[in-house]
Parts: sequence; structure tokens; C-alpha cells
Amino acid sequence: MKTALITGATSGIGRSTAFALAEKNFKLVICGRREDRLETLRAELAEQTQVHTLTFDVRDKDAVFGAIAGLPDDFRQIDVLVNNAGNAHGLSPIESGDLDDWDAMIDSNVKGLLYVSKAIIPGMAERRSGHIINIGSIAGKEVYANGNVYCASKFAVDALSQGMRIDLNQYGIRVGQINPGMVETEFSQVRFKGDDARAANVYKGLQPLTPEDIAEVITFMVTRPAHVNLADVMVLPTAQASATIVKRT
Ligand code: NDP
Ligand code: 8X3
Repeated sequence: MKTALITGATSGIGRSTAFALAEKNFKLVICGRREDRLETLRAELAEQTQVHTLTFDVRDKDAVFGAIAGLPDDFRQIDVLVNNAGNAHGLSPIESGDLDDWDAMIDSNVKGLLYVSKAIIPGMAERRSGHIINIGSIAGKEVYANGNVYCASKFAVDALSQGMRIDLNQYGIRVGQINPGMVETEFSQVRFKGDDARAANVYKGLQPLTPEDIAEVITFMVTRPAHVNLADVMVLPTAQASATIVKRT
């Protein structure tokens, strides 16, 4: 039975991925800051698989390394790492961007992903096996107006996926990236700081992806035979042609 560790499992893509991988008989380590949600999720998944929860902020280096080092024996061997935790904070022109928003995006989307990876890669390298899935974005392939720092954080994820794939090649570790377009999750509520009307407007007049759509592709990626690595997968709603070209009714 393989074990998958999913960051950002309390909501959206990460939560759906937990359900999808449980269905494929993965043991799960589910992570996030909101402990109450992790507990509820653990209870929901418990009938299907073994689940361990880890509560930490990916920006907190010591908390990341402490939590992963403290995993119980049954969950120590991470076969699949899904680096999903992250968010956009704000949507502002560069000259009026908020410094705290910039810190939050760079610290969680880039540095947090690095900390979690650094805590898990040595075990994979020692075992000469493992699979890392980084959640990129169409925003990591194309820059759009006011997306500046969020896009930069996802371009960084793109570079890190390529870098990891090159450096970890010698250990037989697979590294893949999935780049979603518009997925209706709590993403826009976080980006617009709880402004629900503005968040809902993002998906108005089109059928966005669901988090389950992305979870299904992640599940496909991690259940390929050992010699197959889906390295870079873009998944868009049919109504979306690029970061900015969207057909709305
Ligand atoms: P959600 O807001 O629904 O989920 C974000 C998850 O990340 C939550 O579980 C949250 O958990 C966790 N998270 C955020 N910051 C931190 C942190 N500092 N420490 C630990 N966990 C954190 O959004 P999505 O599911 O949409 O986002 C998941 C990933 O998908 C992100 O990387 C996002 O950039 C990417 N993405 C999303 C797209 C979309 O349109 N929705 C499109 C392309 C990519 P908690 O708050 O409990 O810590
Ligand atoms: C999330 C997709 O287009 O809002 O990464 O940046 S977008």
C-alpha cells in the first residue's frame, strides 16, 4: 500500500485529491493549517483508508521539518508527494501591490513547496523511488494583468519542477506538474479576501473546472506504470483558451 502526503488538503484541489487517492487505496498524510477541517476530513476518509493528519503552515520551516520528522512509522515512507498548498493573495497592479500579499504568495507557493520537498526528498532518494506532483497553474505559463507576483510564484514552481526532474533523475524519482486553469474552489475567496461576490464573478457565465476534475488527473498521473512520467499537464475548462481568453455566456 503506497502512502501519499498532500499539502493543502483542507480545501479545494487538495481535499478532492485526498478522496480520489483514498479510493485507489493510498494511505494518506493530509496537511493544512485548519486542524478542525483536517479532523473532519480524517473522519470522512477513515472508512476507506488509513489517514494521518499534520497541522502546519508551510511557511514555517521548523514546523514543516518537525511535523514530517515526527511522522509515525506507519506513515514515514512517503511514496507520493502532492505539493498543492498555496493561494493567490490580491490582484493588483505591481505599483500598488500589498507587501504582505507578496510575502504570503512567495513564502507559501514557492518557499513552502521547497521546505516540504526538502523534508521528503532524502527518504525518496535513499529508497531510489518516489513521485512528486507539483501544482503549477496556467499562471505559471502565462502572465496576465495584475497577476504579477502570483504568476511569478507559479513560474517559480514551473522552474522548480524542471529542476527537481533533472536533479532527481539519478534516483529514479518521478516529478510531474499539473497546471490547472480556472477551478472553482476557495481560491478566489482567498484572493479577494472573503469578498464572495467578487469571487463568484470570476466563474460567472462559464463552466469552470471542479476540484474533482483536477484530482482525477492527479490520480491518473500517480497511477501510471513506474516507467511513465506525465511531466507537465495543462488542464483547462473548455470555455478557457488562455489565461485571459474565456468564452462567457
Ligand atoms: P483553496 O483555497 O481551496 O485551497 C488552498 C489550500 O492550500 C488549503 O487547503 C489551504 O489550507 C492550503 N494552504 C494555503 N496556504 C497555506 C499555508 N501557508 N500553509 C499550509 N497550507 C496552506 O484553493 P485551491 O484548491 O484552488 O488551490 C490549491 C492549489 O492549486 C494552489 O497551489 C493554487 O495556486 C493552485 N491552483 C488553483 C487554481 C484555481 O483556479 N483554483 C488554478 C491553478 C492552480 P489551510 O488554509 O487550512 O492551511
Ligand atoms: C489560478 C488560475 O488564472 O486565477 O492559478 O491565475 S488563475
